[in-house]
Amino acid sequence: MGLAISSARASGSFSAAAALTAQEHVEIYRLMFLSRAIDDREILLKRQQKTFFQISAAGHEALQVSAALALRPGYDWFFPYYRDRALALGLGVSPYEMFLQAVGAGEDPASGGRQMPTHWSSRRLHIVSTSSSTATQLLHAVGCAEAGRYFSRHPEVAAKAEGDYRAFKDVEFHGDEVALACVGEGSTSQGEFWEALNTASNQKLPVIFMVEDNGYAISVPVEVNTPGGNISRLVENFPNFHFAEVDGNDPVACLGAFQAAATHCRAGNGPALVHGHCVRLYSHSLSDDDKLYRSAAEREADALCDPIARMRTRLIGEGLMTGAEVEELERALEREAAEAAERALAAALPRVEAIPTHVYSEDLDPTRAAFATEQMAEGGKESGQDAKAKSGGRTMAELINACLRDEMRRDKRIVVYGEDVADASRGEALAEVKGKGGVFKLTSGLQTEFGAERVFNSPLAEANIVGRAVGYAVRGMKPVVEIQFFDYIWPAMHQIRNELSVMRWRSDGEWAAPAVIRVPIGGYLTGGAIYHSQSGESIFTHIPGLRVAFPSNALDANGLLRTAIRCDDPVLFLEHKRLYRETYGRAAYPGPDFAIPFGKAKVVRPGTHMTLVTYGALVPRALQAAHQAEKEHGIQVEILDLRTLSPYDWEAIAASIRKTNRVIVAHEDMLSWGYGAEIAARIADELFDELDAPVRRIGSMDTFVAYQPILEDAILPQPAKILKAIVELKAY
Ligand SMILES: Cc1ncc(C[n+]2csc(CCOP(=O)(O)OP(=O)(O)O)c2C)c(N)n1
Ligand SMILES: [Mg+2]
Repeated sequence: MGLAISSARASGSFSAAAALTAQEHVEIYRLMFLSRAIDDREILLKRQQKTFFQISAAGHEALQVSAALALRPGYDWFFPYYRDRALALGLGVSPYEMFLQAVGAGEDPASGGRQMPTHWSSRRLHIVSTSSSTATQLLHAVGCAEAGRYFSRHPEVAAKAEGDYRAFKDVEFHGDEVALACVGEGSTSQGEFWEALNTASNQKLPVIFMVEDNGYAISVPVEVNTPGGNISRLVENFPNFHFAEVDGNDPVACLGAFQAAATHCRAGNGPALVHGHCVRLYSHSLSDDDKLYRSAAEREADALCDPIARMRTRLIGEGLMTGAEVEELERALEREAAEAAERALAAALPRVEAIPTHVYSEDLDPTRAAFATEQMAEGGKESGQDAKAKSGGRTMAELINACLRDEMRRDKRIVVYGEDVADASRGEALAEVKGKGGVFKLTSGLQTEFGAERVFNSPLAEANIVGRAVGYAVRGMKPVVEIQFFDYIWPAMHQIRNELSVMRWRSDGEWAAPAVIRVPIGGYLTGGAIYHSQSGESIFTHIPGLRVAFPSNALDANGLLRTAIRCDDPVLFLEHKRLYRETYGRAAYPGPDFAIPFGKAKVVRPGTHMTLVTYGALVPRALQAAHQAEKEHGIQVEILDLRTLSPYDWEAIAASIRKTNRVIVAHEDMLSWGYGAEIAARIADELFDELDAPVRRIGSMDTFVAYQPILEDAILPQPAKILKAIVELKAY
């Protein structure tokens, strides 16, 4: 009966809502009912303890099915949330695939048994892996739409290139595709909802926001989340939007709304928001009991709006199906769900040995030798024109800027954005002004050379910066974004921890978000105080899937940034503000292909009496202390600069300790729970027999950094403190 419809779907075109065929009406019903049948079967399995979580689309089917039918799987892009079963079904995820995820099978194509049920992912259909976090996906949709527009304007950029992440990116674009971003009404309270609307509106992006308003966020009713109780009233002044507010229980009305929204977006007129009022017929999830907070009358009123019952009445009332045919179809769909469930229950379970796969790229290892072009620079590459190099070398700031410039010339998929990174958003001013190019001038001149399409200011919203980067990166672009100060990375933390770093693992390798986030970090600024001096790198090295680099000098910064950009993993690139323009660590420009592999420490000072493991701004301070230790006490300290903190060079640490038998781990960040704690613990664990003395650690006081320089000096580790530790450890 409904099967002939699949040919209509393949062409990506369902008839206009006002002119639906009888068969199309039946197909809508088929998808809605099948979604419910899968939910009901899953609930049974959960009650039998054959699955471990259940959340249903019951009551949302009309809205979701019509969104699917108005759009084109494998052509448009989809950023659903955890309640979007009927959407996924309408796009082409099979019931069997759904049950594979519910049972946590190894063959679960969305995640290989890693994610809860209904956390969708399909590269074939362009469904980008979903997390459980509410509203994060909206910014991904925005970045994805930006990337699609960029590729369609510069199609040559989509070509694959050997030697970097591009070798592994199959870029697809058409020029009129849209991104669907789904969200519950409660989740519109998240800042990321507003941050997504901001950029979609400002950039006129082809994103359809679907607000599935079931009136509740778990137990919290809509009026508590949304002032006035209606999100449509709050958003209606955003420019460039097409808005629709629909009865989400009426699939034909919903289909019309989505078709109109898609037309607006495909024509390049801007984004759309379709606000559907639907019902939540079951509790929030099987872990919730709505009888605890909803009156019986309210629940009964919702039940009367059941979109499936309404559609059934319509089909029969309009003579599109007889009651007996509906019965027959429903029983067949229930059987289909039951059979799919049985097959999935028999599927192989995931392999425990495979747990670490896809934490990082399996294709492109940034520790590999191909990134070791370091020798090219050793004295070598100074060209005749490089007069500055001859007079003492380039600063870290200059060589980071040079790397960005070189890489942007080489790879047109790179976009640079963040707060104040452009030379001037009002580009016409550049005829008379020099331009800003970042509060530390690290991106200076990039907009002037590469244009405002590739180098631009973001809104003042850190989650916006990183969330969009995820969307850009999953689409195959290389966003190299800036967070203005490490102290203000925290609004982006949710995106970093729950999205950027875990995209590859949670989708079992299907999606990845290899963005680079450059972040000025650290203190020793004389007056930087609490909000311009923070460290905190161990918070990020504690995140699997994320690479963390922390160079101490100009050359390392240049080579590590190049590796960060070319590799296929997300990288947090920490740049110490105090080192940007120091005399220490300047270097000649090493050329446009100079790279340093991750996970390779550098012996910056050889020694035999003890090892000092450090990085960042403590490298020059440790060198000063080591110099004094030699001069005044005859102690030879070997200093290892880790250069990258995740991965880190354990072999170099171990080799040095085997030689010296004594070790200090020193960093600028607070001592307690700091980066050194992990290194010290591993040394104690694995090198106990090599040690002639306990492992020493040096860090800042366990406080914030104060403004008054006397206090700042006392709080942050100074060379004198390092010297004292060296002398004590030698005497132990
Ligand atoms: C950032 C975040 N905070 C809290 C939660 C826990 N949580 C999961 S669903 C939910 C309610 C969402 O309600 P709504 O957006 O209305 O969607 P619905 O579930 O009603 O479809 C909450 C609080 C979460 N997943 N993510
Ligand atoms: Mg809700």
